[in-house]
This record gives sequence, C-alpha cells and structure tokens, in this order.
Amino acid sequence: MEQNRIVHIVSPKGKPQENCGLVPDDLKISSMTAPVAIIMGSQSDWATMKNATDTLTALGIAYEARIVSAHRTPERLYAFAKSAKAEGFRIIIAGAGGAAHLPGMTAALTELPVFGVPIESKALSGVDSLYSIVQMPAGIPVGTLAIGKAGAVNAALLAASVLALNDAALAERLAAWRTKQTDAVNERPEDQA
Ligand code: RP5
Repeated sequence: MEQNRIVHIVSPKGKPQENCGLVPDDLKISSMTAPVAIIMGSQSDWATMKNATDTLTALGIAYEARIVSAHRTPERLYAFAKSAKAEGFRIIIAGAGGAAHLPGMTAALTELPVFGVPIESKALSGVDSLYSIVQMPAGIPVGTLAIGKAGAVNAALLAASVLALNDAALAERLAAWRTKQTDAVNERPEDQA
C-alpha cells in the first residue's frame, strides 16, 4: 500500500498551516505554498468536500481546507477572500449548501478563480444549493460543478487541469490518472460479488 506523509505548508508569513494535503512519498511538491484553498460553509460539508481533497491528494496537489461561513462567520470570509491571493493560493474551491452564498461572495472579494460545489441539502436535495451558486449575475463568475460528491471530485480535477497548464509534471500525473480511469472500465458488465 502507498505510504502517505503530511506536507506542512508554510505560508509566506512563515506560519505553519494546518489541514494540508497528504501526498504520496514519491511525489514532489513544486511550491511550498498550497495552490488550492478548499473552503466550506460548515463542518457538515466536510463529508462531501473530502472527496475534493482526496482527489487533489491522488494528484499530488497540496491544499488547505478551512470552514468559512458566509452566514455565521462573515468577517472570516472577508478576511480569507481578501488575503487569499497574497497568501499564494491560485484556485479556491468553495462548497456550500442551502442558500449558498459562500462561492459567490468569495468570488466577489478576490480575483482568483472560484469553483463552487453545491452541497446536497436535506430539504431540497441540493437543487437550492445548485441554483444559489450557478445563477451568478454577469460580472462575477463562479465555475459551478455538479451537486455533491461528483462536483467535489470534478472541482479538484478542474483545479488540476488549470494548474497543469504551467506544471508539466502535474500534467503527466493528470494524464496518467485519466488513463487509469479509462483502463478500469470493463468492455462487458459482470455480476458484482
Ligand atoms: C451552509 O448551510 C453550509 O454550507 C451547509 O451546507 C448548510 C447547513 O449547515 P449546518 O446547519 O449543517 O451547519 O452554510
């Protein structure tokens, strides 16, 4: 089994950061600053957003995960979004559910690309989250993914594609990841145990 190690990312201000990604030992991280910030509105979003972190980990991309609520911690949101670019983040993945303002508010406060993940809500199965995130008026874009796990995984893959434009080694890892996925699809269905 592949051994993982915790990569402690050090911010430009020299502060050790927590909740960083685990990467396989044989992968080298090119930057000491995590390029991807994963934010979510609540602890209850973590089960979904963990799928984004798992995908980044599989691709050797460092991340930092934080709870930032547009409703309950608006000042934390403001402080995070206003400093995200200076901190060295390059992409923000934001997951939120219900009246999901987090991705749009974040995008309004930073020039970094923001990818939104609609969390599957109990009341409306995530359709509320989807509409809240996807229907941004012209001028402030949020790249919106699918509801739930698929959206979290794809947000990470989309982030990887963007970062791979300037990172040949990552581009190779992403291509290998896709080849592995393709190879895993049988030509014919079979009974599952
Ligand atoms: C949103 O409210 C969060 O993103 C979460 O999806 C939803 C419910 O939050 P909890 O009541 O479970 O904390 O802000």
